[in-house]
Amino acid sequence: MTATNGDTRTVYRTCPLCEATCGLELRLEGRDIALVRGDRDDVFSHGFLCPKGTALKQLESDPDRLRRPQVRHGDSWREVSWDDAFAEVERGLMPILDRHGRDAVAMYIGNPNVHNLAGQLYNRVLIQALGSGNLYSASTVDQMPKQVSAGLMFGTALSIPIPDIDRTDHLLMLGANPFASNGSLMTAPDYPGRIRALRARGGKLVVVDPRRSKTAEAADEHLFIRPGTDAPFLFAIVHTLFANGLVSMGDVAGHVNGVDDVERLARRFDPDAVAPVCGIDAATIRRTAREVAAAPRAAVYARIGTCTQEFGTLASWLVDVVNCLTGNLDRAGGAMFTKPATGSANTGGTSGVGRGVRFGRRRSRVRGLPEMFGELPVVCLAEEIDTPGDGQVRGMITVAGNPVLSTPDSGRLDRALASLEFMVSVDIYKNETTRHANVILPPEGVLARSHYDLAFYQLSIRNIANYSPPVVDLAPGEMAESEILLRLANVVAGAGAAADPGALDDLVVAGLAQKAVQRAGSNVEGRDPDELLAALASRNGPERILDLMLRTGPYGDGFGADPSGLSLEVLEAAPHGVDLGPLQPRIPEVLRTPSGKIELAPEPIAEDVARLEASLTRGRNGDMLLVGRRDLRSNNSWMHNLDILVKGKERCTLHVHPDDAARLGVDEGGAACVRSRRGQLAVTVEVTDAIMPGVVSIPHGWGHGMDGADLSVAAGRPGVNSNVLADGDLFDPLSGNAVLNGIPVRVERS
Ligand SMILES: Nc1nc2c(c(=O)[nH]1)N[C@H]1C(S)=C(S)[C@@H](COP(=O)(O)OP(=O)(O)OC[C@H]3O[C@@H](n4cnc5c(=O)[nH]c(N)nc54)[C@H](O)[C@@H]3O)O[C@H]1N2
Ligand SMILES: Nc1nc2c(c(=O)[nH]1)N[C@H]1C(S)=C(S)[C@@H](COP(=O)(O)OP(=O)(O)OC[C@H]3O[C@@H](n4cnc5c(=O)[nH]c(N)nc54)[C@H](O)[C@@H]3O)O[C@H]1N2
Ligand code: SF4
Ligand SMILES: [Mo]
Repeated sequence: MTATNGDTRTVYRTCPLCEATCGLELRLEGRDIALVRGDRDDVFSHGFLCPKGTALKQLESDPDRLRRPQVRHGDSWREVSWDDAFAEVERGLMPILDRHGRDAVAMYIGNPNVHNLAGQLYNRVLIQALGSGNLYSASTVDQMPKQVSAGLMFGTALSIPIPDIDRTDHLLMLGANPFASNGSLMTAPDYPGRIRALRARGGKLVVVDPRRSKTAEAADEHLFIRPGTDAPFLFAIVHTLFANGLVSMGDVAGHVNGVDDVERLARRFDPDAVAPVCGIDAATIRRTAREVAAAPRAAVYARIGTCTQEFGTLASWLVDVVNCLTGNLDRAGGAMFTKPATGSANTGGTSGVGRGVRFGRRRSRVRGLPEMFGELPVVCLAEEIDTPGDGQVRGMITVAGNPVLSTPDSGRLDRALASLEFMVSVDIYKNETTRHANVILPPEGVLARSHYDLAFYQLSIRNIANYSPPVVDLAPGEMAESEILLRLANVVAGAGAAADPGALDDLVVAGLAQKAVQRAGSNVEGRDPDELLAALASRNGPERILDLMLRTGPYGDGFGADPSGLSLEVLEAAPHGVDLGPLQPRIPEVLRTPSGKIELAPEPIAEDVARLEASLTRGRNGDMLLVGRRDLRSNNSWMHNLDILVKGKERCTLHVHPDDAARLGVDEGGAACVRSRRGQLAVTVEVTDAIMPGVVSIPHGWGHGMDGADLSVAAGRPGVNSNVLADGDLFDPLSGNAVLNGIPVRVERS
């Protein structure tokens, strides 16, 4: 579609800013967004919208957003042509790769890649071309523990049970605040509406959180929990289920291994032993267990507060153990598996059995932490750069990431990035991280790209497919992110800065077509891949691959095999999306474990329980425990440059309970000094009884105003970087995930 200047038209797009995947109705004037509204006809969001969605207008027109490649020499930046930019990347990276080998260039992939078709489809091409063992992403400051537990239990890392929130009678939610975050690993627009509906039909919401969050305020019951103790709390629930004869697994009973092992492991976690540790009394723990067991349909759901902690994998695992033992796994109103239109690791290949997941196949150079599904824990990144020796990282590629604000021990990482020989960033801002780059390659604006939530429709509460085409052409001098990534892949593969990205794209799609016809049980099994490629010939780039995935996916037309099936053409004709219905039971077909069973007590997890047991008797010193929080108008670190989102009352504050404030001598509106083993900062105090005594909270993603960044609005309200306090030595050993919640700190008046 081409926009001519001056014309006004209405277009529909999925919001790319968070996991909720809301439908937007945009009024465009020429290339500009005049108005953003919720799309009332969207099959999933029905008009729901949050303030960030509206801010797409300001994001598109932000004068600080980069629109041309930038090259840095010393402290000065210059705008260059795309050809010159890629030539500079080649001059910078190739000598490092030639002299020191592939591992000498690291890559970090940030969160927006998961919201972006180009990132989803072409990062892997770049990763493969680079061939470095030093691959990092935001996954190890986020959901890696859930991927490990789901992978071990069900056989693939994204086989994550999703609470069937629209049909459940009882939702037990831990460490999540969807009223602010709009949900995660549980794609659904409009949590407030869905929670209202749950309560209106007589259901109950229980929120377990060291803060009385907005979600907790809307709940029937809120339990304060000591940070980092969700695993013992959930174990005590499991203990109660066994002790009171409440285990009843329903239809999945014949598909479960390891129930006896779980019973044995839970013995030490009597509610009486756990209560003083987690701060929830034993009677409440037992009642909570009985309520989950007694509800006609219940689901346990946990998110980032339970992942970014010392026992992240154990907590993530126990969530699904409780779902399974109470008969709520894989049944309507319980926790179910999505079946995505583009297919996934648990829709292809032999049904009901697989090779399971593998990780820990190699270790990081300096600290020896295990590889997780191809990447290393990001807590290792700084040391891999600043520790000399064979295999030291000397060059870096970042794609849509801001690890200087988002990962632990960020003071050290900031210094490490400054010491690199060469760094290239694919990013839309010159921010705290990309200011260290030698070259920044900024992708096109969101209107000029297509959108399809490949990742989140795998984790959605209904089966949904919704495609947004580009609604304006690339502006002169703009380059699509897909092309940037392909060109970078050509450079690091040694093909040269001038090599044709289109030729590489052809290779990529040919490889995927080949795989599709070889996949057992696929709807194109045994066909000639050239026949598929010919049928796709009118498209290229992300759309061509997406069409292939849709047509060979579980609802696909199989290139003629089922003419009523899905294809990109079908989605193009449905601008408000296609609803493929509520989740359906999928066990045993969804399983990809070697045994073909749900592994309720996988060995690596069972072995980690001793560490948790030991923590029950650990003494406590006088430290406060630091947790994070999210605000509806933030998006991790990168939307603070939009005045419409940051104006108003200061949000980057330290929440302190009134009793603690009195004891520590800190006052509302005054400054406090917060010190951890790793760093310290001064932050404005907000006294509130919405936080548990003994716990303090600072949101992450702030700490702007650094020299060399170009964020004029953010610099005016910088806030502090809570991750200078996070300790890179604290991580969940099973997943390598960083501990970002429950960090011991000292607080005093500053
Ligand atoms: N203490 C603490 N730390 C945390 C968390 C926490 O709860 N507490 N949460 C963690 C979590 S869950 C996450 S996901 C991480 C996020 O960590 P990161 O992904 O490292 O950080 P973001 O703030 O999401 O930065 C995104 C970057 O992408 C750029 N960008 C935005 N859109 C695009 C685009 O379309 N293309 C490109 N190429 N670039 C784009 C932005 O300018 C920004 O530089 O933070 C983690 N850090
Ligand atoms: N507005 C907004 N939306 C976002 C983001 C954003 O930055 N802003 N980020 C997006 C991203 S990348 C993600 S991953 C998701 C995350 O989505 P959510 O998981 O919903 O994240 P939060 O809103 O941070 O909620 C986490 C809650 O865990 C609590 N908590 C902390 N420690 C513990 C603990 O030890 N135990 C328990 N039980 N609770 C604890 C915190 O107090 C907090 O209320 O949000 C996404 N959506
Ligand atoms: S909730 Fe998420 S997807 Fe919906 S409008 Fe807000 S940022 Fe966009
Ligand atoms: Mo995240």
